[in-house]
Amino acid sequence: MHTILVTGGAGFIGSNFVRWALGRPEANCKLVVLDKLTYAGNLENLAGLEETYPDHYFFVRGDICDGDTVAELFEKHAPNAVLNFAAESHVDRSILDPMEFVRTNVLGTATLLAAARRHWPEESWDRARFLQISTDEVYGSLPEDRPDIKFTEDTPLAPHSPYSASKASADLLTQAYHDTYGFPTLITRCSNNYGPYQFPEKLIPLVIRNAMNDESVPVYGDGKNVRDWLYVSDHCTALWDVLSTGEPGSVYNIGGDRELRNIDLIRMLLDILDKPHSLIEFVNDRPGHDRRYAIDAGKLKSELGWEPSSDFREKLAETVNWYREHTEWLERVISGEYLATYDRIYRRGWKE
Ligand code: NAD
Ligand code: TDX
Repeated sequence: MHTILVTGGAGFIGSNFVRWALGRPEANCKLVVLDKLTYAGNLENLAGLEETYPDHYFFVRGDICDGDTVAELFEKHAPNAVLNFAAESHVDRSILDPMEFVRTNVLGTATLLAAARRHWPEESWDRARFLQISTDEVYGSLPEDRPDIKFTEDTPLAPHSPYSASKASADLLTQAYHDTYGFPTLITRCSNNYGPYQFPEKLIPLVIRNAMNDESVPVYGDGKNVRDWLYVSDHCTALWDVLSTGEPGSVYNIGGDRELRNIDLIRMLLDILDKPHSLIEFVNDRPGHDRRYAIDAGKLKSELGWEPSSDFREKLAETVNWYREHTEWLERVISGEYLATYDRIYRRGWKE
């Protein structure tokens, strides 16, 4: 049985991964979740797992920047893989308060890498894996008039936000561990995810929540920025494939070939919800707003045989239904702190 240290497992993608992996007995793995439970992490996302999988699932509240906590986990559970989901993940917050992004995303990744290297004897490195979960945002922005160009693994890193710059730093550090020590690292860079359990500060759940409450739906700038959407369970299958069969030292892009302008996606969501387009309100643009992301996932497909299996319209409608059926979850995860941030971005237009 593999033991995997899953950091940030109480967040959106992490909790989807934990549920997905535990639901596959053939995966035969024990998952040790380490999560600080910031505003974005929610134990409710993992509810019931301790009872259903008492021998395969363990939760520890803690900070990936805390070397003692991380060392204790390595000693107690002896994981042979690390999946680092833990991060400050919201671009808008990184514009308001960059320091926490540097701390968790850079220092936290550095702490995990150092602990893994210290605890894994070199002779075990052919069986051990450190998977850094990164993002397409590290590549910067693509021109909107060149649909033929997409991000490949060879696209130079050119991050623009404090968030993406901190993720790019973590990627470089991870790669340096491979290049310097021969340490068994892997890096994945995925496009925008959607699905259940996403914190409602991100575009899709924010639009759904506001529209359900007949509140205005804020669109940054002209709404023509393009994002490339992937259903979260397709991200999970890709991570599993990379963890199981990826070549150490490699980077793999993950994406679903579903580019959409924000305004078109928002209109689709309003139609599914049967709400009027008059709810749309154009607001101040995000500073440094990347124009277009698009992922070329050809390497993952040709080398590891991965394919996304979700139909976009079907999964978008399912996602809307999930939030409709989980309005209590939506209201519970929103804290006073979230409302204050909302105010800073939308009512005070990025002012302190
Ligand atoms: P999220 O914000 O929903 O979850 C992050 C989790 O990390 C939370 O549970 C939080 O409590 C935890 N965390 C934060 N700081 C921590 C710390 N110092 N120590 C321990 N735990 C800490 O994020 P998400 O959307 O699930 O993203 C997960 C990962 O995937 C991130 O690394 C992100 O950069 C990457 N990613 C996200 C997307 C996307 O569309 N959401 C796309 C590509 C890559
Ligand atoms: O209210 C909004 N109005 C709006 O127009 C919000 C919250 C967003 N937007 C725009 C900004 C982006 O162009 O929608 C697009 C998507 O925004 P986010 O949901 O904030 O995602 P993005 O900035 O693209 O980053 C996401 O994808 C890559 C995740 O948050 C990152 O963690 C991931 O790395």
